[in-house]
Amino acid sequence: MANKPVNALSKAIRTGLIDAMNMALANDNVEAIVITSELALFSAGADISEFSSGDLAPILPDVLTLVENSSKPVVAAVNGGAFGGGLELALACHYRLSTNHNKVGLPEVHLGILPGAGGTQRLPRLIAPEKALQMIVTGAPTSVKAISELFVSIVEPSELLVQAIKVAKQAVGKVIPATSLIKLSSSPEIEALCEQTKVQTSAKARGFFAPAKCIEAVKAAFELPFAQGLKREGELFEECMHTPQARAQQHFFFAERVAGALPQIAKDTALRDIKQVAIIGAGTMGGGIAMNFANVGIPVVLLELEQAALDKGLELIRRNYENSAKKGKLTQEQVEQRMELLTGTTSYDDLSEVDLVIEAVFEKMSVKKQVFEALDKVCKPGAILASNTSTLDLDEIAQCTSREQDVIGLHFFSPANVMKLLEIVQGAKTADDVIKTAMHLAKTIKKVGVLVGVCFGFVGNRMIEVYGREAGRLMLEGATPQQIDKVIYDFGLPMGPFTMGDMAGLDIGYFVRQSRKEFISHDPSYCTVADELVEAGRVGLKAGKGVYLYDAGSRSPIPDPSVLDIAKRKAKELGIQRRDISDQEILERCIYPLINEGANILLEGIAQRASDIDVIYVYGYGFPVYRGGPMKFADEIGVKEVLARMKHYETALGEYGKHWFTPSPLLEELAQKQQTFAGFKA
Ligand code: 3H9
Repeated sequence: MANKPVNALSKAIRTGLIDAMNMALANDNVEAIVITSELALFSAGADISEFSSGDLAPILPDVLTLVENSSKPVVAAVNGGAFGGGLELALACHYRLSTNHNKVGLPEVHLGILPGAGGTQRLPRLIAPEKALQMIVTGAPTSVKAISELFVSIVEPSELLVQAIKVAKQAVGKVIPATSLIKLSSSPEIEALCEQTKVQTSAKARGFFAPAKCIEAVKAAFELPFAQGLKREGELFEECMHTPQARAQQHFFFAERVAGALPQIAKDTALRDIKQVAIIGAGTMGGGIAMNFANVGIPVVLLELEQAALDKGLELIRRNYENSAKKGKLTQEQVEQRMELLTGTTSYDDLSEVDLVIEAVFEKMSVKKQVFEALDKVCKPGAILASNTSTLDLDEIAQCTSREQDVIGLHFFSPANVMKLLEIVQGAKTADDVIKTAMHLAKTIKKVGVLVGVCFGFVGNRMIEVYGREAGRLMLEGATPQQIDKVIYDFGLPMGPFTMGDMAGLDIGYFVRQSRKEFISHDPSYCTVADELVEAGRVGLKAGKGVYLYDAGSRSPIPDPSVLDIAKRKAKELGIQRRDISDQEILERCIYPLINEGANILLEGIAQRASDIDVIYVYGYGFPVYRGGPMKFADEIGVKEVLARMKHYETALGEYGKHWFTPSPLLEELAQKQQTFAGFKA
């Protein structure tokens, strides 16, 4: 097989496999068949881009039946990763060999489906049921050594083809060991295993449709004869494939990959060398950012003006690494190696040789400017000067240097060593090679970089502001924080807006609001309960009290009736009539303005594509991937419907609605032209 870049089993490859099999079967000089790949991968499985086209004939299960029913032995020489249908092809062969450092897997569950070309029926026939179930339900790749029973042998890459041909020759004239002939039967142990897997995966699988179907399909392998099991797998596959979740997850697969594309930047633009990095500020954020680089072997200098703060920051990083070691994620040796890459300084003079500086100091323009003025004086020409600001005007920061072309925003999300998202903020004068280097760097530190433009809050925080505003207003109008949080949690986010606010610290939003008074002054209801809480010292989890109360050492929110009393009093003062609010209204009023803001962001060119916004929301804010992100969610329910509901609230909520629910012109345009966000081109 040779279908660049990943040997996706497209229509052409499936047809090619059928033709090649038929040719080999018809040719008396052919005694046995070896299937392998000319690329570095064996195969990434079915061609996901074909799923929406509908023309899937000849279907993969039929190709694999032809392979398995071959009267001549078929050997898979798995020369590189084999995923999804790629692994299923290998499972349908009569013998398998692999190279030794190879990984294989059945990741279909991440696409909202299940292995639909016999994977759920053949894998449990070839490896231990618990391993098969884990692979199918989690979709996680596995080293071939962990499932060595699947292979006749695991060899060095240079040996693979020679050995595979040897196995093929030895098989000639012997009984062909078709996997489908292996008999399985159900038992109380299998029943228990399936139940246990359901329980084990329930937290991670919350809201997802496919994982339970994966378990059902594997169960069928034990309960039904092979042919019927295959049929059952096909039915369950179809059931999954036609859900909005499958569409959303497949959309997200491509969204994540396209996010890195920079078509506006010339292909031959050279990258800048990043061999040493400096971080300004060794607080939680700065420390987390530093860990990303140490994790991939890039030395980091941390700068704090006070030695005590520096020591504290380095100590916090060590504690984080030690905790990972305790959990078995790192060895003690790795902890020490990483710590050796981290050095501290209290002097800007020590930053003269670094290639990249990331500022992670207090979110205040005057403080940021001081830092950039200092960096401008000491950093070598060509060094990239980055700010981790989450809301401030990057261009204003850049203007206080003599090198605006070298200034960029690298907005990490907290905890910075864990969260996958990196918003890469392009200033008015940021050079192309700086953008390209930042995007490349995101990959190096295992993040997903998304390019955004300059505006208040960029993409993520600009959109989250309207969501938070609406949650606060709903509390004034009659909903409780628990009701609002539950609606959002049930929609699929890891927590609701009030739990999130408490966790992040209510003082953060409060501080931002202080610097945006002119933007919100016309609306006295704007986050007014949150403001009162912060002014009373109730800043959230870290204070043991915010919108909720917290027992010492606990993160579990406890509802506090006194917060509702504040909401009632404020509502009265503002002349807001309190009423029962339905869950549907809560959902629409939190999510639709967020989508509307996304539409404005697209119109202004702050994001390159709607799918980039989806990537930001899934990786930065925990928007459920099975909804594809807010813009995909809008496409799924219909842009027209979102527009209609925005218009409804625009009038139903009086003055408040008139101001905050004005539909984006893009929403109007797409609805009128019956187009989707996915199809929108700036
Ligand atoms: C399946 O098999 C269903 C069956 O059970 C039943 C059928 C009836 N199709 O990720 P990369 C593209 S479902 C189409 O950057 P890497 C990708 O978009 C399938 N395109 O490379 C990108 O394009 P571009 C189950 C695919 O080296 C380019 O290839 N299999 C597919 O970092 C490079 O991709 C999976 O879910 C595909 N299957 O990682 C595996 N795969 O250059 C999905 C990739 O235009 N694939 N592309 O942006 C992966 O997980 C990774 O691509 C892989 C390589 C680990 C293989």
